[in-house]
Amino acid sequence: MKKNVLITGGAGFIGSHVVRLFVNSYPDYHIYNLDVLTYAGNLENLKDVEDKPNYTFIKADICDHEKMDSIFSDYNIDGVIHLAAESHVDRSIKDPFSFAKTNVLGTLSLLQAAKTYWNGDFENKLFYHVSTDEVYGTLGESGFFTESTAYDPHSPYSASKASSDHFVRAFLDTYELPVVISNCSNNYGSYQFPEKLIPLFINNICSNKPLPVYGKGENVRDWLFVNDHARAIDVIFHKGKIGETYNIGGFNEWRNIDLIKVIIKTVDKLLGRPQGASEKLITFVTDRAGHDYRYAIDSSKLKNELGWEPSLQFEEGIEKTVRWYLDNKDWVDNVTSGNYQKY
Ligand code: NAD
Ligand code: TDX
Repeated sequence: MKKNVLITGGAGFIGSHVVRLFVNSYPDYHIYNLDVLTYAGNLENLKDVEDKPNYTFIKADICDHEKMDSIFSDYNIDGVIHLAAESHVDRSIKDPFSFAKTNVLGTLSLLQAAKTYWNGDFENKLFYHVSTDEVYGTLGESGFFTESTAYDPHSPYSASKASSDHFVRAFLDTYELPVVISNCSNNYGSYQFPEKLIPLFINNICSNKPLPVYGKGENVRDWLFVNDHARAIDVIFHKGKIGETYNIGGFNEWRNIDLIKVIIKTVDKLLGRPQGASEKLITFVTDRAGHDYRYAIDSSKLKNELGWEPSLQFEEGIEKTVRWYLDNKDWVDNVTSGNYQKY
């Protein structure tokens, strides 16, 4: 079946994997990648699909609601996969307004455009909102976030994502807009901006720079390979039930300090350095304000109802990821020098 699918934030980390998967897997769909290209958006991430006939890039800001209205009608959009967002917790602590603007008002402007253009004819239409496990707040030593865990965000980032999720559900309840939401745990893999823990630390180890570990490094995150997140988005877009929420995670919890030691071991091995040589770079620094202690996702609903499971073991995923950053030094150099913004 032919479809015009609008993917927002497609030049970012996760978005670029989703765009690539959809362009390659669905030649009958036309994929419109809408991205304003903030510091986190990089069209180099999509070099391999930019000439495909079923792919179009649109440079636009999701907060520009008149533009969003015209995009829906100009391209006859049937489906939306909404990933565009400000995504880094540390930046949200310094500049909460830009998170409220993009994540809340930007989502609202897209919802409004979808509602106006679809105008009550919702057959084969879907607004898929991609969210995070951080909306659920923090866990103690045990337990998991399920789809019915109450929202309890602590950072400006997670508060803005929680607010956007509420707007998405409000559009279902008030206007019957066909929506679906997924909340995913921490992703890792290729093309992640090196401000986030894993690519930052790989890069710093390579350059023998300090590795800033927040607090005592005891916080726990649940890590999922980004390609598995993209596969889950594909499954939910095609098989998810309207109005439902799906948690996505890898049942793969790591204390930051243990994860960092795995990264060090892997980088040292691949660079031919003595085992553990780079552990001396570990530097404990002041903790992140409002730092959530532990995230852990129960993704059994997605497995039981839609048949999705992660495809990779963590050790394999992390080795692939480290290799990618080592083999793509030009990409890393372009991103860290700012040259990618000229692409
Ligand atoms: P990212 O920061 O790498 O990419 C975000 C993209 O959105 C960039 O290309 C940026 O240019 C674009 N963008 C930002 N503001 C925009 C605007 N106003 N208009 C149009 N485009 C804009 O983010 P990511 O890590 O790929 O995350 C993508 C989505 O997935 C986000 O909604 C995030 O909340 C969610 N998420 C991320 C993770 C993770 O571990 N990274 C986990 C769960 C959920
Ligand atoms: O330099 C660092 N030192 C450090 O100890 C950085 C950048 C992070 N950390 C810690 C903070 C977290 O406990 O590592 C953990 C992971 O940090 P980030 O990579 O910044 O991710 P996190 O804050 O957990 O949020 C990520 O996962 C959920 C994404 O950035 C979000 O967009 C997503 O919603």
